[in-house]
Amino acid sequence: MKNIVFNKDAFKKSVSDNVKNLYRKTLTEASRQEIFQAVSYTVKDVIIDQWIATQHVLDRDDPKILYYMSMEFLMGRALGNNLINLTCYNEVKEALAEMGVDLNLIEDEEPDPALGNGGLGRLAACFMESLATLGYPAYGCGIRYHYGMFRQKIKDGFQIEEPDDWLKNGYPFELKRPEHSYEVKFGGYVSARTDETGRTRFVHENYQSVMAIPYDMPIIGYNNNVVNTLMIWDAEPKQSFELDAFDKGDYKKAVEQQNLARNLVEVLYPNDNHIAGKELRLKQQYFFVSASLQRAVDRFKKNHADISMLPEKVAIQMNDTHPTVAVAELMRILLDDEGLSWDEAWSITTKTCAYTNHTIMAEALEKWPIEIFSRLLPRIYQIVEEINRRFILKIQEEFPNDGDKIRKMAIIYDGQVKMAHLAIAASYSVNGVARLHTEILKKRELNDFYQMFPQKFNNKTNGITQRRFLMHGNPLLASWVTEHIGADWITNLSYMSKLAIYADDEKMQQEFMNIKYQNKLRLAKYIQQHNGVEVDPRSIFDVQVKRLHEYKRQLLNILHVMYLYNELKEHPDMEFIPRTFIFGAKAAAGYRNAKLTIKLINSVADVINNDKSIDGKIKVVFIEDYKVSNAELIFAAADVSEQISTASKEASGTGNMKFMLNGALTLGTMDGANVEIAEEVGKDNIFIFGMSADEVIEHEKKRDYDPMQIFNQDQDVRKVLMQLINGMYSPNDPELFRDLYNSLLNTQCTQYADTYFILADFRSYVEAQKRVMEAYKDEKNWAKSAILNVAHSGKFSSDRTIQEYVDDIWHLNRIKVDLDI
Ligand code: 26Q
Repeated sequence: MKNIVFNKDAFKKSVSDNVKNLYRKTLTEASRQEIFQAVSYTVKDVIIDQWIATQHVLDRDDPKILYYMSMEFLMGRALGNNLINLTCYNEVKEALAEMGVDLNLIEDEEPDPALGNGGLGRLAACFMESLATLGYPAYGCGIRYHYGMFRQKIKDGFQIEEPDDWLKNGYPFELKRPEHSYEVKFGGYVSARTDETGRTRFVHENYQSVMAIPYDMPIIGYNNNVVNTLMIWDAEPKQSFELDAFDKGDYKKAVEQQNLARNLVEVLYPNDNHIAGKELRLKQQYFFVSASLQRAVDRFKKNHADISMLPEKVAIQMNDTHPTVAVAELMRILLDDEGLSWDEAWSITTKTCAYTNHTIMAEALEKWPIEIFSRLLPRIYQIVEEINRRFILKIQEEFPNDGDKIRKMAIIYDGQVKMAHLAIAASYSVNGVARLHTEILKKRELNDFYQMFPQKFNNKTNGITQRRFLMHGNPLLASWVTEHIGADWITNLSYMSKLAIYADDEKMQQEFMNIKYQNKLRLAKYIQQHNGVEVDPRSIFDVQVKRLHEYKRQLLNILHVMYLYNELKEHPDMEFIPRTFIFGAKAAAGYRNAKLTIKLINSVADVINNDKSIDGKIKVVFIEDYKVSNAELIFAAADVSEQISTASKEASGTGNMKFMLNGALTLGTMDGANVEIAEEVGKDNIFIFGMSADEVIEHEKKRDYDPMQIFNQDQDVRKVLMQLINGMYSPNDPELFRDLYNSLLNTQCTQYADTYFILADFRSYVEAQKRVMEAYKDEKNWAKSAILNVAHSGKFSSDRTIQEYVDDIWHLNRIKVDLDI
């Protein structure tokens, strides 16, 4: 069966056989979904051989293994990318075509596994792919949510959330591994007992527990036979109560355990950069962390008698604070199960754990009330208390005369457990996700910790995988690049710089623009089919796709559209290049201003798209249900990439990199990784505007920003804001957008008005948008800039990011997998 996909006839036979065996149908009778399943099983068959071979290498060589702990893995569809990484995408496409089947339509049958919210979850997915491609041994550890990120419907312009039933038809790329199940305990109490040797033992009693059952998903390296594993945990009750509970008369407990298991992994919390301090969330965190660590330690002990060697064989990376209970859980295993002393256990833990920070937004810093934490995880809480007690002594030693430091740095303070403080105290590495972000952490947010542990802090600028976001998402551009500079960029994106010499070549410029046009046609078709809106593929596609959050300032974008519309109405003959403003964004279900902004975008779209008098010069489109699969189409078709967060607020951004790779020009603030994008591409090939991070932070400190002054002085701003409350975009309910108006001007609504400096940056944004239009008039020069964006995207591959993590933090060695091992 080996490499069956490379053998066309065997591949075709396997697909037909699968259709027959799975559904008792012939190929012509099978639905697309059934063919998707059949094709996927054929592909899985090839993967399995490489997966087994990779496991054999791990067993034989006993290398150090990374455990990447993350509450979120926003994987996106697997079939197409698996075929690409197995280097048989085109062969399979051809074989299926001969069977009368269109691979693209089959790919569309796969639900997006959306076990993540946005940037952080997608980063984890890119990292898994890069780790496998570079040949580093790694497990992703997460949760098998039964419902992922909600599906977004737009009804009357409002967002409606629908459950994401991604497992409905069965997911062909997962493998249940019940033989590696573990028990995870919650609640109860801890008693201290003295054992026969005189040692104090802590016994956890009267707890509730669930079984954690791992499902493995294969992560395929590009053309290297390496298949790593994403291990996501499902929950099942420990005993089924039909069998045991009635006999034992323990009915209530059995029902409780059943419910616990059912609720635990039911749904992903749909918040992004905002904390929902819900008990169930903490349960989810401990559940997958405990199971993953038990698995990691068991695996280690299979080959090693000396537990103190753990840091040489295991690295644990915590993706934000969400899995930070890992620190205390590892201590618990070492203390209670392995019988180590505190100092031994602490020494191992602090050589094993590392932490990545993804935000400086205050509302996203995780804190848990002691009451919840200690009730749910009594033994873990004891351990955190002891970590805190010793940490405070250290703080006093370090800053003897500064009582304030304890208040600011303690792990437990004010009735709360502060997860970031725990993560920093117990990790040997603390990293930010873009240079500017890391500098802000060191200088401001985490400055106290930086003073105490300067050696722990380091930067790892984010990256993205070019296999998904260029090869798969933009096959035309990918082939064009390969034709001209060869295929090395696929596994080493810095080779893209070879394109730069073609930037001035008019024929190349034309070819590039033609590919862009084809991709715009493809997106226009998608928009027509899914939104019923017709857009002109010759217009500038100006795109902002990302989670909806006030700091990302979708409101600034749509206010500018309203302004531009006013201008066109007033000066019908002004010079104007037709523009399509494309938005895509999900709002957290309870985030009112975010949801209202979606409604505003749709209302503005309604008015402008239907105004015949402007001749279709502006179109506004809100793409429903923005997700990884349609993101790939969107990046490929974009001319302008809107990256307009308030400076200092976006830790890095990764969408910005995906646009750049696809030859869109960035219109952005000097925030997150935009700073590094500007540095790579040069100031002539990017549109920068707005306040700097330092300026924003300065105003926040001084609290001297007054948006009302701008409102009073700038007639254009005034006009647009008045249109928010005069019913222009909501004739039936003129008050509808009042809250958005208030958020910009009214100090009573939030701590201070216009928290995200939208009015402060408005003028500068308008000017930058004018520069965009001027630049687009010169199509050749635009093409040149776009090509240079592609050419200079090399730094932003997640391969580069992962190599830096390996060199500075994880210290892994590459494995080599030959088949037939
Ligand atoms: C926490 C507690 C309870 C419920 C939800 C959460 C939660 C969930 C997701 C908190 C934060 C997140 C996600 C954060 C996130 O995506 N951050 C982004 O990370 C990217 C990758 O590093 C960066 O590029 C973005 O700048 C950053 O916003």
